[in-house]
Amino acid sequence: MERGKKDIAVCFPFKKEDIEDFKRNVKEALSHERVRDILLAGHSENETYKGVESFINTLSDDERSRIHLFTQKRIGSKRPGKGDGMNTAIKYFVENTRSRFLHFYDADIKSFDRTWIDRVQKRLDEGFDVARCFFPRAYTDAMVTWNITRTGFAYTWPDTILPDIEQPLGGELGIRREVAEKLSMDELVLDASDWSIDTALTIAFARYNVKLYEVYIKEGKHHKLYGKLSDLETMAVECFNVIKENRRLVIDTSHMVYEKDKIESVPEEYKKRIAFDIDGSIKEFKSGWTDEMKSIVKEYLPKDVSLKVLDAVEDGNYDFMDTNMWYDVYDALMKHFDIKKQAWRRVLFKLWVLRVLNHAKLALKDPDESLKSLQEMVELFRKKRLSRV
Ligand SMILES: Nc1nc2c(ncn2[C@@H]2O[C@H](COP(=O)(O)OP(=O)(O)O)[C@@H](O)[C@H]2O)c(=O)[nH]1
Ligand SMILES: [Mg+2]
Repeated sequence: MERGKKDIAVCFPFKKEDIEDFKRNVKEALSHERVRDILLAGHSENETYKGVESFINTLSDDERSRIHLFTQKRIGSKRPGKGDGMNTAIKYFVENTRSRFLHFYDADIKSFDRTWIDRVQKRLDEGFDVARCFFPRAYTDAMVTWNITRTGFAYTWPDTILPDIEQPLGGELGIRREVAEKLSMDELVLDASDWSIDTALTIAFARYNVKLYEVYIKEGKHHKLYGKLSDLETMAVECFNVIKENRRLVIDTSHMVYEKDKIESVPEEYKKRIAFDIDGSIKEFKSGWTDEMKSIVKEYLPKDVSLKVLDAVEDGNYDFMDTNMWYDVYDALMKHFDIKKQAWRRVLFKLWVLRVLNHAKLALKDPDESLKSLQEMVELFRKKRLSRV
């Protein structure tokens, strides 16, 4: 790029966020010498939207002219969520800006600074089409990523690089304009209006055979954390469903360039941090079972699994839900899960809670071993699917 040229657009999709964190992030992006446009894609004209609007009014004319604040359009057919926000921003970028690159960062990050833009852009400048961030995560965190997405990729596309992607749900990434143009016309992506957007983007990158780089942000993503596993119910369900829906898609990544940063070592504090309330989650698992949910378990899970799950409803014992058992559960979910049925959504979530609890027990006892077990789980899924018929 030419010296002094502004060629990057940075987008923050946002819903309801701490306004001070959000303002600091916008200021960081504004201060970057290559950032031309800032796209703020809001869920609705809520309190956060109004707060950021008054903040923009305090900025200089030049800064103000570079900020584009808008609410998301209804683009997809799923729940109107983050995906509509990102897709609105991608279309806006293609139609209304001239920047060469589009970066996304979550609005709620407390550890974001302008060097993240440098670290992502470095790879785009080297010729990668997409650079996506990944972060150290607590060993009891990332439970949707491991047990839903990476396993789901290994189950569905075992002979591709998809299961190897460290954090396929990451919302911090940079793409070239050409990739944004493709995404803005990609039905699979446009339809992903809810939490499925990050998975849909990952699948799209694999289908386009982009040159992909995963950038390790070693200081971590500090953002608002969830308290109870139930905060993740919608996310787990939506992330699972998009894989199931697209399971017939043929993907060939044999010519794809995929590189990632090597992780030297995970800081100790991440290994032992507990990401959720364990006792609360057991109670939650045991409560709220309807007859319809129990019959789903009886009818669709293999007999040995269903008996144990129904016992667990009474005694809260999750010791059996190891990685092998999870494969059998996942296989049944892939065949029978129906997102339109509330009882199915609840069952999927509850089964996932058993898996997460089982993992968390190991993580507390032996963190290194627990991480290894997650990696082995992905390989187990891959192997089982590669060796079928
Ligand atoms: N435009 C838009 N942004 C959203 C929506 N839901 C979440 N976000 C934003 O997406 C980013 C990630 O959401 P967050 O709740 O932090 O998810 P987590 O980091 O995965 O736990 C944040 O910047 C949110 O404000 C939505 O429905 N619309
Ligand atoms: Mg967050």
